[in-house]
Amino acid sequence: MKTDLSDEQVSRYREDGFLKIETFLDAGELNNWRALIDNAVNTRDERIPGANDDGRLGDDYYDNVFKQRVNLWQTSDAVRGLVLNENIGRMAAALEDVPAVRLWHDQALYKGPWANPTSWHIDDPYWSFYSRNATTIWIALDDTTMQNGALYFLPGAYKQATYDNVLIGKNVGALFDVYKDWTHCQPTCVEMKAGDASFHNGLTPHAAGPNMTPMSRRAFSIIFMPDGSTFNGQRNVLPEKLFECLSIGDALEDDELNPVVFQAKQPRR
Ligand SMILES: O=C(O)CCC(=O)C(=O)O
Ligand SMILES: [Fe+2]
Repeated sequence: MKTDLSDEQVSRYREDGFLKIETFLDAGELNNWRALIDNAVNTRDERIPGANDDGRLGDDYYDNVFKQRVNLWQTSDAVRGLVLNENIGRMAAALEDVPAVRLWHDQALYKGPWANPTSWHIDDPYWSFYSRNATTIWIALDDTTMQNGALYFLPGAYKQATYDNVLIGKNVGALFDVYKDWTHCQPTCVEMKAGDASFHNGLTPHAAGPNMTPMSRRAFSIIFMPDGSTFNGQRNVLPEKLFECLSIGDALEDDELNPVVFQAKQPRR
């Protein structure tokens, strides 16, 4: 696994709000990730464990944007071993310049044959905390191209993004009705080989094209939040029990649900 980051990669990420990492997984690792994640997806019916589904499962359109299975680490010990990887957490912390990161959630995003595009959106406004320093690693388990649903990003736009947003719905460009200043920005399409990955900041606007092929485009992502992030009142993927006892402003620091994945060593005194 290629988990070292050069200074140049860090500065590019901070400028653009996203970064591609070629051959993040080598061929053997890729085979292993594919097998373990496929197995976890195939044995999971619920979209999110604990069933705060917002009616998304069973929605004809959204079901055909991708097959989304959230928090596979909670239902598969094998996936848990992939997700709770300190070296990936260290990358997230370095890119975002934070001392420690917790897992927000993981998810498989499998765009099946002839899948709908993923409309332009921003991630962090959906989540249960607001932070300008959350980040997602998105790992391509298949080659991703303009034909089968590669990701698109708006370079630099995360710096202007607020928490205004749209749902991932049928209108691919609805986000641009909210952020009129971005209407003329040129997006970057990031095609990948299987095993490549990208990081994107939680406020980076992004999208993916439709899958115009008869094969699946499989991807797996892991979302990291800075340690110390606080509850903003939104349920998102929180289990009902925890949601009901949280107050706005409480730290999201349940080690069972949002474990620390990386923590920088404290400087010696
Ligand atoms: O895989 C996709 O189509 C979209 C990915 C995405 O929105 C994300 O990882 O935040
Ligand atoms: Fe997203």
